[in-house]
Amino acid sequence: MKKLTRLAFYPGDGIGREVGESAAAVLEALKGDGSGPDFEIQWFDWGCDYYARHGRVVPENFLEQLRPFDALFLGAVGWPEKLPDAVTLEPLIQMRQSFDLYACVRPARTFRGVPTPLRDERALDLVVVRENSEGEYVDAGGRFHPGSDEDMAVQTAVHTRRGVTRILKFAFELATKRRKKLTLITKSNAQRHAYVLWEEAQAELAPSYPEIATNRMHIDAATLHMVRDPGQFDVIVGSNLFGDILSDLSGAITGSLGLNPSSNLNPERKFPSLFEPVHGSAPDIAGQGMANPVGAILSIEEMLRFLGHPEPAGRIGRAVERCFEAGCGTPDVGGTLSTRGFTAEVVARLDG
Ligand code: GGG
Repeated sequence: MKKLTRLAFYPGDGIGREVGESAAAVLEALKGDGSGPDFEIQWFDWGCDYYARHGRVVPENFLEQLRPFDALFLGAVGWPEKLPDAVTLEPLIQMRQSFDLYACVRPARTFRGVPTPLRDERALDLVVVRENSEGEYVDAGGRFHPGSDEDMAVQTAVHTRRGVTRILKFAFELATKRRKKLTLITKSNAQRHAYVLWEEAQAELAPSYPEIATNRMHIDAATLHMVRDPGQFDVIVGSNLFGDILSDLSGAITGSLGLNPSSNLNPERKFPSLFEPVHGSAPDIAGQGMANPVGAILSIEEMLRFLGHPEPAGRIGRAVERCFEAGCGTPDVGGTLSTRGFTAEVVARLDG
């Protein structure tokens, strides 16, 4: 008998709910035809609406509630007109830090049938590996005399040798399975402590991976090269903040941020890993049924692969490709289908 896989779904705010339903529909279809895992989803209605009822975005013990699951799915968080973004984002940061989900893996690729904004129409296939547990997202700092003329803010980033080395190792290993190129992103000319540590760790690890061509780039130059010559990139690795920025850019250059999945992994599997589309909650289109569900659906592909189900995972990726090749798409990629309409097209093609 198949083992029961327990999944926690935290759809969150805005379009997070719509794309979360799409992700669940794909899993249901795979379960229905017997190819996917035998799974059970528990939904958690946390986010801005939960706040309106309970005065908090998530319950106090939300990490304890999530801990027993095999994997977690998050749709999107944030609705700035309802709550400050720093409040709605906090549970996501806490999950990443408390569950030691230090490897954030964000693939970005072009699809035949999806237009991109770049003049050069060659196919792109790259991965941003983002350090996810420390760096610029550590809550270290404070305000002095807030609201007065003397108002002052201090925000300290924390980069440990252990944290930097383990994510670089992860990225080198990933590069060995791909096109064997690794680019480290820093800003070591201006930030002479933290990002020099990153560069030293890269130089120390490189001899252990002689097959990998590795280079480094400052974040400002990287944004330029990702637009002008993105084909040079295979695996890109960087700090929490730089990885966040470059993964949005990678979505823009491959056609739509709505296409990009992400995995927040604890590679040692001591905690449940978390899978989420890279995009945010997009309140401007929420509830209109026009969100692109591909980032969420491909996050399920990543989840199944991580949980040891490569065959149904591969079916999801191929189904999405075939949908685009057949001219299906949501409005952000020039199509006319609704979120549910596109999801139905994916489900109809899961057999191949
Ligand atoms: N799909 C996740 C989401 O809502 N992301 C919005 C966001 O601002 N994320 C910040 C981050 O990934 O650190």
